[in-house]
Amino acid sequence: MTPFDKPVYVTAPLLPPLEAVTARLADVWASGWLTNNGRQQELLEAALRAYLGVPQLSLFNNGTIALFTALRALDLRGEVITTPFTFPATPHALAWSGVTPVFADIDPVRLTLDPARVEEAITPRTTGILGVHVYGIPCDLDGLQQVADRHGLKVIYDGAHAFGTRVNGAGIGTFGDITMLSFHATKLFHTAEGGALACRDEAMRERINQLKNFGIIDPETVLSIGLNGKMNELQAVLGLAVLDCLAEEIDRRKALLQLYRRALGDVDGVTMVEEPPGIESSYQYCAIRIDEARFGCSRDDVHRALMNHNVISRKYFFPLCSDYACYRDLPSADPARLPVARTAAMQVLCLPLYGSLPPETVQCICDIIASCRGGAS
Ligand code: T4K
Repeated sequence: MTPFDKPVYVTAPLLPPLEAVTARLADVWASGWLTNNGRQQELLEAALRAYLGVPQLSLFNNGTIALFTALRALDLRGEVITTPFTFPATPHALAWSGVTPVFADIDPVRLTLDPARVEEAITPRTTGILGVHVYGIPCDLDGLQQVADRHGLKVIYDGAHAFGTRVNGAGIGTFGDITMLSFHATKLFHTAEGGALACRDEAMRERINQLKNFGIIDPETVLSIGLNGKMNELQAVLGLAVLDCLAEEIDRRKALLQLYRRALGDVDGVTMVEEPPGIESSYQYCAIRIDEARFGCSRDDVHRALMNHNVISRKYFFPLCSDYACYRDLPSADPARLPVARTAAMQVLCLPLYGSLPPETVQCICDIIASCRGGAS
């Protein structure tokens, strides 16, 4: 098999027709209003609230700043328990806010925080739980909420991957105290950079809105120590145009995932990471796990073989956050306490998934993977 002429990346941003974007931009130009709670931002917020099925939503300039703001809105201090199997933004949001991240191990199937391990990690300094819906697969929502209720803790969800995920029909942003969403260019729905916080009540949304605007409540009153987390009008215009194309993008991704499933289904030692029943997927990633003992070669071997064919798969998430130099000296980062996360980090691989990916390319990718079996490639 000859390598692809151009790199096949793990994702490609959904690009709406340029005319659709420029038509909306004309309204922005006419208004002379570029940021600070403009009309486009209001339109996008309302559209997303309906799409996501959440009562309250506040848009941000990126998901990481949104996460910082959520921690401040809930006044989390001391220690917050989180997963090591995530993107650096998750523990960094805690550490940057002066909160100590405490890593707890994950569930071997969902790859999200294991409530039993969370409960073991609670100390008198614990104020909250920060779960991550990895690949859009929801955390054990009931399990984590029960632990939180037993110990009087807040629950924040990093739903960077979970745009559009529904649990028995309920929007993912309706669980916990606050849920963060990312609208980065690499996400199914995007505003180039962007994000949001979903919450349940109006008072919390007002607090969030105040915090994302420097704590200002009127031109002469600053009520709290805020930051600048506002989404601008150009981002919102792009988001509105992307939203119009989303249904088609999802249909294409569904079809590609079906192809992957069919082509890899019979390959012993390779499994797709999938949502449990009752969950509407976010169609964000095509994650597989490679069991070296059964497959006969490692995840890293497959990653390399794909790379040799110009297919740039990604090891989301290797290394574990608990192995970063800035966290590895924490007691909770001890590898012996995180065996499930460690195995997952050695086995997972995210394969290319985006609407404009040709089905033939998916078939080639699967053939390359199958050819690695037993170390043949
Ligand atoms: N929490 C979690 C669990 C997250 O996964 C993330 C972000 C966050 C929090 C923080 O949310 P934000 O603050 O970002 O809103 C990418 C994304 O930059 C990052 O947003 C995302 N998670 C993470 C999982 O993936 P990298 O370092 O892998 O990005 P990069 O530049 O290598 O891009 C991946 C591939 O996408 C490239 O190989 C090619 C393609 N690509 C990328 C961009 C930016 C394009 O085709 N076009 C583009 O414009 O982090």
